[in-house]
Amino acid sequence: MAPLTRRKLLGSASALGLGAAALHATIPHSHGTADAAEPHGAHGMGPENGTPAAGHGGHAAFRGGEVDHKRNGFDPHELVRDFDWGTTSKLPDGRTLREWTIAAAEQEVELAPGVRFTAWAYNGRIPGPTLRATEGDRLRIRFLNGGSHPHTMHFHGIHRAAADGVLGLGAGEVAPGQTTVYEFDARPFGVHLYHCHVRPLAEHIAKGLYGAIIIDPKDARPDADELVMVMNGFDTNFDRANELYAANTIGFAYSERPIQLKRDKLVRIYLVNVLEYDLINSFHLHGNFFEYFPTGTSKTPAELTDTIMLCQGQRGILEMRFPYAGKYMFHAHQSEFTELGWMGFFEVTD
Ligand SMILES: [Cu+2]
Repeated sequence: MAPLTRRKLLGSASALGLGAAALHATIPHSHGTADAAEPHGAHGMGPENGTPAAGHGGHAAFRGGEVDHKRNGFDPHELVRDFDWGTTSKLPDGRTLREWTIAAAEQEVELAPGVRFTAWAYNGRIPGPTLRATEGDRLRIRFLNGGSHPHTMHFHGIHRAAADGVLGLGAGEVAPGQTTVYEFDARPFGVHLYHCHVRPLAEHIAKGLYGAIIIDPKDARPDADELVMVMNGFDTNFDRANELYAANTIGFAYSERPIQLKRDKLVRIYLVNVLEYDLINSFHLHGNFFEYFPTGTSKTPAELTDTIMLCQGQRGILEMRFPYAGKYMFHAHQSEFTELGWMGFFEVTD
C-alpha cells in the first residue's frame, strides 16, 4: 500500500463518503495486534456502515463500534474530572508535602474503534494523572521507568536545574527499570504540564508521556465545576503527522457522550496543548464566550472570547457559565482536526 498521509486520508474519506471505515482500512494497526487481520465486518466497520455519523446533530464521528475504555484502562469521561492531590503529610516547617509515585510503561490503547496503538503512558493513562497542589506545597514525585527506553519527567515550573528531568542534569535520563525522585516547590500558581524529555522528543511526547499539573493559588479560585482537557493527537502510521486528534486522547468521546453541565454554574476548564507534529491547536466554544487566563498565572482574565490558539506547551484556564440549557459544541477551529476526532459537546441542563 502506498504511504498514506492524514491529508490523503481526509481527502479519501470525504470523497468516498467514508469515515471510520476508511480510517480502519488505511491506518496501519500497530505492532502486530490481531485486529488488523480481522475482517472489517467482524466489528461492524465495513464500508456499508462506515459513513460519518449524522446522528448527533450532523457532525462526524467514528462509526461502527465503540472504544473499549475498560480495556484501555482509562475513560475520558472519568479523567476529565479526575484530580490527583497525592499523599499528604506535614513538613517540619508546617508546609504540606505531597507525594506521588508515577511509572512509565508501554501500553496498547484503542484510540478509535478498532484502531489500536502501542502508546507509552504514565500510570496507565493518557494523559497521565492530573497532579494538583496548592502554591507553596512541597512536591515529591517518585518516578519509575517501567518501559524499554530511557524516560524522564520534565515539569514546567520554577525549580532547581537538578529537578528538570533532562539529559545531563540531576538524575538525567532514567534507564529502563530505574527510579528517580523529582522534588520541588509548587510555583507559580497556574495550569502547567509535565512530559518526558528524552530524545527524540517528538516521539516520546507523541506516544503519550505527558499530563497536566495544576497549582492552585493560596487564596483559592471560586468554587466551580472543574474539567481538565489535554489536547493531543496520534501518529498511528509513524509518518510524523497525526491521523487522530482529541481532547483527552479518545476522539469524539465527548460527542458520543456529552459532558454534563448545569445551567448558570461556573465551569472552569484547565486546558493544555501537548499536540506534537502540528504547529498550533485551538479551542472553540459554541453558543457562549469564556474568560481566558493564559497559563492560569493571574486571577484576572486577559480576554473574553470564544476561541483561543495554543502552540505546544501553551495552556490556560477558561471560565464560563451557560445561560441556556442545550447542547453546545466545542472543538479545534482547524476543521481537519475536528474531522479527525477533536470535537465534543457540553450538555447543559437545569
Ligand atoms: Cu520518554
